[in-house]
This record gives sequence, structure tokens and C-alpha cells, in this order.
Amino acid sequence: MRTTTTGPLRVLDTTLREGEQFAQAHFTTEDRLRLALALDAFGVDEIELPSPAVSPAAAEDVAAVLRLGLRAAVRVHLRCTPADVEAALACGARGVNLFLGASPALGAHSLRETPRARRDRVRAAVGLAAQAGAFVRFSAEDAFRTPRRDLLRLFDVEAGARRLGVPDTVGTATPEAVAATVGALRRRYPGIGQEFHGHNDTGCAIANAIAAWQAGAECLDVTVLGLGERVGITSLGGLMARLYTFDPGLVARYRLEQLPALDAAVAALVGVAVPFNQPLTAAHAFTHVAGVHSNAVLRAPHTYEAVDPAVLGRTRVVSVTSRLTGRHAVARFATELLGRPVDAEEARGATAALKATAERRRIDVGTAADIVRAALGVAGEA
Ligand code: HCA
Ligand code: CU
Repeated sequence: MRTTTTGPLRVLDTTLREGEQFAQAHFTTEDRLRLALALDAFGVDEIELPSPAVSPAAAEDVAAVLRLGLRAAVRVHLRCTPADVEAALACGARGVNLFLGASPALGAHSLRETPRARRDRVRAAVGLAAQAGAFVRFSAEDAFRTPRRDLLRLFDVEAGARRLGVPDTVGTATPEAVAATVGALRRRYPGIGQEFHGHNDTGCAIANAIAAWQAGAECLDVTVLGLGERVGITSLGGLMARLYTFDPGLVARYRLEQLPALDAAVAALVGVAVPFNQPLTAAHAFTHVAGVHSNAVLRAPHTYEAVDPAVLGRTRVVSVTSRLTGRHAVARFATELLGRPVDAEEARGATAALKATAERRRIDVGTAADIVRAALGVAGEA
């Protein structure tokens, strides 16, 4: 599964930094502290915060999160400037995630600096933080639209960085490109770990993160629900689902049963619903509709389930509200409803009645119950 073995995977949650770049996000100090505690309780290995140089309030928030004494390592996200590094050190940060635009596009239109000037900046900022004893990660922003030669020249600066980050800043990388780049860094800088941060503009964020891990990256960035700039990055839940289905042991140290509440709390905080297609925590993530599916799931759930809902503290739902509903689902529903077994003929009759109504309009479970009772000649509840 993983071609190169390193230490255990580390998951860095950047909901408080990248997630704040989601267009609808606004976090108060209290929100930040509560979220940091929830992420720590879930078990993420690292938590990234915005630069304390953003504002005096941002610096106070960093100090407040540090005072929580979390088990997770706290990293502050910094530009490669002495002011950012000094602000981080002044708040007591022991881990700094420095980043600088690497691609020709960012060099020309964002930073407006020559490659040499950028290398000098990296050397100075990484060196300053490393000499102060901080854990330093340096990330080459837009790494996948940067010619490999330029990328390596920038990373060659190293200057005491303990980890190198390769962000897919605009979400255009493929799993093959991610694996190739991580592999090249591993060969060139033995002893220095790699981190991957992937945006989801083309829907590849989870697949790309897994490609990075399989190529040997030690740390993957996520946010709750995948929140971030534009359509965001790899989601915490998506990564958990992906790893769990490889091997539940890979995510045994995370409190997966806390994920539904975590996703729901963050969704509420930023004013969205948990997306209908969110792995593991979507409203209908464990609802089975078509008769063929329900029939098999009632006999053996793994036929149509990637993950047992009990792992999330959730329960499976076998729908009886569709014209696609099958008689096995109806038989079970009727048995629970009436508190007695129903025979095959009753199940067939109730199914036909249900399907006839569901063919014409959308129905809910209450209506399904009324239809089944009527079909079986049982009076409804008062
Ligand atoms: C940003 C850029 C970043 C940085 C990632 C990193 C990206 O929004 O500031 O530091 O590794 O996607 O490139 O989030
Ligand atoms: Cu990003």
C-alpha cells in the first residue's frame, strides 16, 4: 500500500488558518479556543494557526491556544519575513510553518521578486527560526506549477528546515505528479520529512494527499469539511475514510466517533450545512435506498458500506420512501412498525402500496408507516 515507510503519518489540521480563508468563515477568540480543543480531543497531530503578525488580536489568540497546553503540536503559518518570525517567537510559538511563492506565476505577479531574492528570504527566515530552536517547516507555495529545477533550487536552501512542504495551491496536481515530487524530495533530502497540502479545485484533494503519503510524506494537511480558499482542501473526514478503508489500524488513534459532531459544529460556525456528499458525516452517508442494495445490506452490511456506521457512532438507515424500495426493506420496516413478523404476502402487498405512492410524490417515513399500516389493515396510532 505504502511504497516507502517512514514513521507514522501525522495529520495537520489547518481549519483555524486555511479554514479561515473560506469565504464565509469568521472565528471569534472563543470559537478558536473551542475548535482547538475539539481538534485536540479528536486526536489530530498538529494544529496550524494564522500568523501572529496578522494583528495584535491574532497574536493574543496564538498565545491563548498555546496556553491550552494541547497534546497536538501547534504550528503558526508565517510569511518568510523577519517580522513574522519575530512575532511568532515573541508569542512563544515552538513550531513555525513558513511559506513562500515558488512558481513563475507567483514570482512575477504576487511577490515580484527574483528567484535569488526569494532564496535569500527563505534562508534568512528559516535560519532565524531554526536558530531560535523552533521546529521549522518550509513550504514552496504553488509547488506543482513550479519547474522541478526551480523547486529544488529553492529547497536546496534548507537552512535548518526540518520539513519541506509541497502545496498544490490551485488544486491542479494529479496523484502521479504528487508522488513524483514527494519521491524526488525524499531522495534529495534524506532525513527531512515532507508535508502535502492539496486544494480541491479539481476534486483530487483526497487522492493527491494519499499519493503523497504513499510516496512517503510524513504529514498531510486537512481542514474540517475541507474548508479553505475557494473550494478548500482535503477534508479531515475524507482522509479518515480513505485511510480507514485501507486499514482501520491507521486511524485507530483518532476519535472517529467525534467526527459527526465536529463537522456539524464547524458547519454551523461558518453558516453552511454539512455537504450532502461529505464522506462519513453526510446526512445520508449510511442510508440505503434501492431494493437491490437494501436487500444485500440487511443480510451483510459490508456489501454496500465502505465503513461501518457504528465506527462514527451512527446508525444505518434502510430507506422505505422510494419507488425503488424493495420488499425486504419493507418487511423489516413493517416488522418493527407492527412489533410482529410479517409474511411474504403481506410484505409484497405493503411494498406495492408504498411504491405506488412513492411513484407519484416524495414521501417521508411517517407517510410510509401510514401506507404500510393501511395496506396491512392495521389502525394507525392515535
Ligand atoms: C495560502 C497558501 C497555502 C500555503 C500552504 C502551505 C497554499 O493560502 O497562504 O503553507 O503549505 O495552498 O499554498 O495555503
Ligand atoms: Cu492552501
